Amino acid sequence: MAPSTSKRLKSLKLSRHFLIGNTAVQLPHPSFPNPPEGHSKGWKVYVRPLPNGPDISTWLKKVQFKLHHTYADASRTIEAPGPFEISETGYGEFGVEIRLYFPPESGEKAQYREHYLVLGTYGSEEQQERQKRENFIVAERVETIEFNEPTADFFKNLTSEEQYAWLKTKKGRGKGKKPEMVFQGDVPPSAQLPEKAVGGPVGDAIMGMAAGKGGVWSAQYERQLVSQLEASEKQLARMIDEEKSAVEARKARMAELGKKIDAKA
Ligand code: SLL
Repeated sequence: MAPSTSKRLKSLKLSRHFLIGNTAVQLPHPSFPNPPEGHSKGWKVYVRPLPNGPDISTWLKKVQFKLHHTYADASRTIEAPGPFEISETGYGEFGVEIRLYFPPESGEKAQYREHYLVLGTYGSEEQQERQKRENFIVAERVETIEFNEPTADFFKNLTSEEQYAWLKTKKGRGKGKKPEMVFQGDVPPSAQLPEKAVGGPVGDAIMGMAAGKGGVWSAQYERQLVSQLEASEKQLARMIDEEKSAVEARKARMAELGKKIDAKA
C-alpha cells in the first residue's frame, strides 16, 4: 500500500506564480569576457521567483533548458536550489525549450514551457532608447503553475514557512542588540498560500495539517474552513430537529397504542 503521506488531497488546488524570461546585452560587455568570434550578444535565460515571492525550489526540483542546436551541449540542466538560469553568448534569437521537474513526493509529471529569446530592443521608441542607453534588455513574463489535488507531503512543503526564508536577511541593530529578521526591501512577502478548495468537503487530513506544526493559514483558506464548519453546524441543527420530530412522533404513536391497550382491558 502507498504511504498515507502520498495520498492526494481531494478538492484542493494550489497555484504558484513565477517568472520566465531573459536579459540581454550588446557585446563587448564586462559580464561576458572573451566571447567567441561572431557572438554579438550576451544573454541569460531563467526561471525565477517573483520579487518577494516564495522560494520556487519548494516545488521546483530541476529545470532543463534546451538551447538552439548550434550550441555545443544544447541541453543544460540546473538542479534545485538553483539559480535556475543559463548564461550564454551568441548571435541570434531562438526558442528555448524549458522543462520544469517537480520533487518526487509531488507525484507530478514534468511540464513544458517555451521562451523565445529577445536579444534586440523592443517596445516604444522611448523604451528602445532606454534599452540602448543602458545596454540592457529584459523580456520576461509571469507564469502560473497549478497543482491539482496535491499529495499531502507536497501540500505540506507548499504551505511551509521555509519558502519565505530566502527573503529574510539578518540586520544588526547596534551593539548588544539581537539581530532582527527583516524582509528584503522592507516589503513583506506576497503570500501565495492555498487557493480556495473547489467545492466539496476538506478532509480531516488537511485540517489536521493546517492547524498543526508549521501550517500556514491564508485568509481565504480560513474563510473556507469557517464556512465549512458553519455548513456542518447547520446540518447538525437540521439533523437534531429531525430527530426531535421523530421522538415526538414515536411518543404520539406510543400514546396511541397505550390508549388502545387501555380500551381492550
Ligand atoms: C537566427 N534562427 O539565425 C536563428 C538561429 C542561432 C543561435 C540562432 C550561436 C551558437 C554558438 C548562436 O547564437 N546560435 O555559436 O555556439 O537568428
